[in-house]
Amino acid sequence: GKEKWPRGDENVWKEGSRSVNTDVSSVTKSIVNHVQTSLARQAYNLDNLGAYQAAALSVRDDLILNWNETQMHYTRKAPKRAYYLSLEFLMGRTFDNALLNLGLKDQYREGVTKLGFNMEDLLEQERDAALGNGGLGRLAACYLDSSASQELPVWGYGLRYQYGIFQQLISPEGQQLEQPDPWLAGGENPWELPRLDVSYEVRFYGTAERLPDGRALWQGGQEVLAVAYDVMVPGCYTKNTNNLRLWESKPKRGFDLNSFNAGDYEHAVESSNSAAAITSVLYPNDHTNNNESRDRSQLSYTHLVGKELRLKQQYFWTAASLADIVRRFKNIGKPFSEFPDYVAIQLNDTHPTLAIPELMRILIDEEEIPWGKAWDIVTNTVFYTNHTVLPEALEKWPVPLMEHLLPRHMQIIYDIVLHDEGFSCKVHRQAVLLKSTVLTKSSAVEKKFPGDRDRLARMSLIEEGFPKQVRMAHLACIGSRKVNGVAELHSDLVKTTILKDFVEFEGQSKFSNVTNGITPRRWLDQCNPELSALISKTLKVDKSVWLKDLDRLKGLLPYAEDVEFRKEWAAIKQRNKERLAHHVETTLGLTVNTNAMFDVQIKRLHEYKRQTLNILGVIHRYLTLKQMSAAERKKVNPRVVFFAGKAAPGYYIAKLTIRLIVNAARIINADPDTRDLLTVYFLPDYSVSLAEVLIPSSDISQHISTAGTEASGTSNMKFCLNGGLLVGTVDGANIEIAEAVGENNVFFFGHLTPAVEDLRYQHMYRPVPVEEKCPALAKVLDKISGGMFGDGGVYEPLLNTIRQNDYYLITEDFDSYIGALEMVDQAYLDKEEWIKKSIRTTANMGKFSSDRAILEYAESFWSIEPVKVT
Ligand code: GPV
Repeated sequence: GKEKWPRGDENVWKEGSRSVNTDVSSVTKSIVNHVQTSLARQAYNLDNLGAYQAAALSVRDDLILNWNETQMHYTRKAPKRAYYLSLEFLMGRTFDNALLNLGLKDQYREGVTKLGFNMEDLLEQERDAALGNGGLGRLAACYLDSSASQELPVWGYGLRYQYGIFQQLISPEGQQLEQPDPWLAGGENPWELPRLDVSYEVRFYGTAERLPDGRALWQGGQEVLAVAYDVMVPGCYTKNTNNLRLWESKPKRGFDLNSFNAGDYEHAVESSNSAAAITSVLYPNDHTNNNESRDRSQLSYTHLVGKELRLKQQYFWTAASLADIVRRFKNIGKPFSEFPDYVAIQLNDTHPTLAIPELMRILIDEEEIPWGKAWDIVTNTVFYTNHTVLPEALEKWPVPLMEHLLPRHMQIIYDIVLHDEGFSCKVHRQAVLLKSTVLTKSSAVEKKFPGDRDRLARMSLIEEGFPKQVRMAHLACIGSRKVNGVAELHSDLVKTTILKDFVEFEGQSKFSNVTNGITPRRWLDQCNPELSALISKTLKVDKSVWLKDLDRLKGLLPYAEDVEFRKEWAAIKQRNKERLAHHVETTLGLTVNTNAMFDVQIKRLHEYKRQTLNILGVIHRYLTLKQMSAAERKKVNPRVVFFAGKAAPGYYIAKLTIRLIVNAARIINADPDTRDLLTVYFLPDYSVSLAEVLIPSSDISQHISTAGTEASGTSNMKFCLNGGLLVGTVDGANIEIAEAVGENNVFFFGHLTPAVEDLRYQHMYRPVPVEEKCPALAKVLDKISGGMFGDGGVYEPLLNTIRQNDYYLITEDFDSYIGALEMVDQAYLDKEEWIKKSIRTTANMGKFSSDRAILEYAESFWSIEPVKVT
């Protein structure tokens, strides 16, 4: 039936309500209105920044209308919802993306022009929202875009850091320097809605007293407030606009009045300082369990040393998100037994694993649900995505720290050990109660694997040692409905390495794969508008169709044979190179040779990603060129090599790699013999926005991790979608990309995953000198040591990682790497054939849309369905 109008005169409301600006004149009206009122300025004193702000506020109004309707619609329909819990959302800029998704870019461009501004200049005014480190955070952002575009009722939950990933400066010596990223300092952020009315109290420390009925009373300690900020996430060509809720920490009271009155000012503000500190800064460690020895050498990040603040961030965020989710569920008025029919919670890595004991705490202590039922609810609600099998990246929390900060959760973790089918037994219970060695015997595990004490120790939630530590991946695994890896190979490795025992115990069906994806909106339409337009023209399909059904790119395949099409394709690549060259010229003052092949490696600096292999290969190329005669050099294919990426502030070897790249670039670029044939650039302060300029310009990109170490990679997908060919190892999603685009369109090299373990063993116990194993590499190392790129001694620690254990197998893969790059040179000689490869690559990338990935999560894990806003 028709609902009753809630208040006042319905017609007056209807007349007053506005709709989304869709034509140029309403766009300009709205912008001018914001200039005059929101900004209190006029045409006379409006600069690019002001014009951007006014235009952004106008788009914000449109987004709010759609967002409001969407949220109202979801509330009314009360479908099952999914929640994506991620400590990182690497969103980048919003303005351009919002305009494209709303289908309003042309109107805004025209409007802005009429007001005397240039659209490209306005787009450049926006700061990136860089609330993430790398692939894991950017994946979360792509999944939000796809959820909204596929009209799925999905919310993101994260933290509203005051400071995002640090800004990277490179000193004249080539050292990375870190500067804070105060991304909110410019005043209001138009892309968020502060929801000061939505807040929860979160407790830390205190005491947890068990009650006879199985509940516990957690009291005392510190209480802080979590306040919601909502970020609007517009879908592509749909009204559906989803929500990303970011929590900000605040002191519960401004300051402690008692201390203040007693004249103890410092103590009075202390609690307010420590409450605000929780969401002050994103941890810059990628792929590490906040390793303290690595952090010690850092200066500007010393306040992040120690683990407590990171654990506080994790609990603060999880607790606020769960309180919000439970409150929303309660509003539906269903019994808790139906919680898993209305709620799915996806854990993006182990960072939000505390959601498992926290939901148990809420159900048991607050909702008075018995243990068994509560555990059923939790294990049917929570899903866990693993993003790495590297041992140093697996999270572990010291038991004493957990007991101190989260006493009730530590009790629950011990209780999980006791109650969970797979773990419970008498001997074991004794162990827990005595807090001595946990898991000496366990009924179910013991029954299945009698006498296998090693297995019990391996599977334990608590790792023995001083101190004992909670293994978060084990907790996430046993507390979840499904566990998934992020590419086929990686998901297999999860099952055969870090969670092997759990597969043998619980069976295969809990473990599966969802290969990562990327949003074609940002990573094709937005970053490469010319290519997007050519695709629409060629397919004779509006982009609103193929951008949401990326398999349609297959329709480009026949055009690989079309000379005219190939010409247009190549001309766009050329203009994208010139756009990058212009960017480098204006930001760094350097001239780039746009007649060269563009070769790009952009990602976080890490030994396993082997930027070292790349720069050593570059130096090898340089030495080879130097030995050639002028006549020989004439035949060489010119190449420009780009690097970009940040190193964790305390990761010494990664920082040394940057230093080597920068100093090698300085020498190589200055050499008149080779200058036209080889130049190298390290572009500082890699970001989402910089990636948007680099990716469309590449001829080849490098994804050269030691086999078995890169879980998926996602930039590999971005390059290939933009017609850049892939040079890579047989690792992560590279394998599936090759399957999709054809092995003859990628350049593979290096040892395969099964060989890696044996080779490492050999390196440990039967080391062979580099001179014997790989003379070409030995020569390169000697040149560096000999001071070709400045004081050779500086690089010894880096070179020694290769000369000694060579854990990442540079010496093993170097020759085949050089071979692959020679194949690239060969292939590039045949320009027409190269362009065909480029076209075929793009045409076959449909699988890697994050729409496909998010629909897999929605259908096979979450059981949610699209809820279209009409
Ligand atoms: I663990 N990943 C990341 O960016 N940071 C991390 O701390 C961890 C994983 C990445 C993987 O390295 C990539 O291979 C993967 O594509 C990405 O997560 C998204 O799954």
